[in-house]
Amino acid sequence: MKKPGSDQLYAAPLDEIVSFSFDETVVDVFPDMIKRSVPGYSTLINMAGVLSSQYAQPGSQLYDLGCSLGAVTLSMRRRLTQPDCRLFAVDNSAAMLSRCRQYVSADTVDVPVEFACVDIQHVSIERASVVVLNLTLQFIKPSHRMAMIEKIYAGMLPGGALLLSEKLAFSDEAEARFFTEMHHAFKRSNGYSELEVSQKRAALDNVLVPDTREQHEARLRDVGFNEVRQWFQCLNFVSFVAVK
Ligand code: GEK
Repeated sequence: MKKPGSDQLYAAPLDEIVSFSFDETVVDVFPDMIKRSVPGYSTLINMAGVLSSQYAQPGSQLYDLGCSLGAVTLSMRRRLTQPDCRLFAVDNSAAMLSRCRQYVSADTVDVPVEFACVDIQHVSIERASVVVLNLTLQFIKPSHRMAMIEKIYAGMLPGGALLLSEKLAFSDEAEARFFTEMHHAFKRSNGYSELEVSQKRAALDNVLVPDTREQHEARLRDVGFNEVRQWFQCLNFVSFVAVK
């Protein structure tokens, strides 16, 4: 029997693997799916709040781009102490954003949150002290990623921080094999079968396209970020903080 909210989207053999999309069926199981698939996810969420509280500036704006159900938005909102800040939660999946609104309105903190159901490539970034891309840039077309990061940089205040968490690719074959195998072992240890791991992998092919650490660091420096630090890694998932 399926427990409510447990991810079994790829448990049965599928005749055809359709490309992964963030629709209603995914929204229902998303918290279970992401926790069982991304090693260190709860640390990423918790630390998004801790780190953003160190860079938030009074009277500025904070953005959660690709917010899904609003885990980062809520983590930032709960730790924000600077006055007159506004948060923006942005996602282009209507199903995700509608559930995100419900969760945020059930939360009692009174920092204002605005929601936008748009492609993050079209959102305007202004007076930003903190921008978070938590596992989102990897879904943007690789040839559009530079323009996305340039736009974020242009909309940020001096001293502001971009928090970027991503799944990594590796140019060294042995390293790539090691991390892929360990990531699959992590998923199996969380109850996913071989079939689920391989069907999900096929569904994400060409949808989630990871970059290497070197590509991320070079892109962040090329657009002008002064300080680029990798503060987290768990298997093939990393997070950077880049300061303007
Ligand atoms: C979390 N940050 O829980 N524009 C807007 N949203 C997009 C776009 C786009 N072009 N492409 C993808 N998304 C979250 C987790 S999930 C990561 C982020 C994952 C959205 C998409 O709809 C989904 O909600 C999110 O980015 C990626 O901390 O599922 O691996």
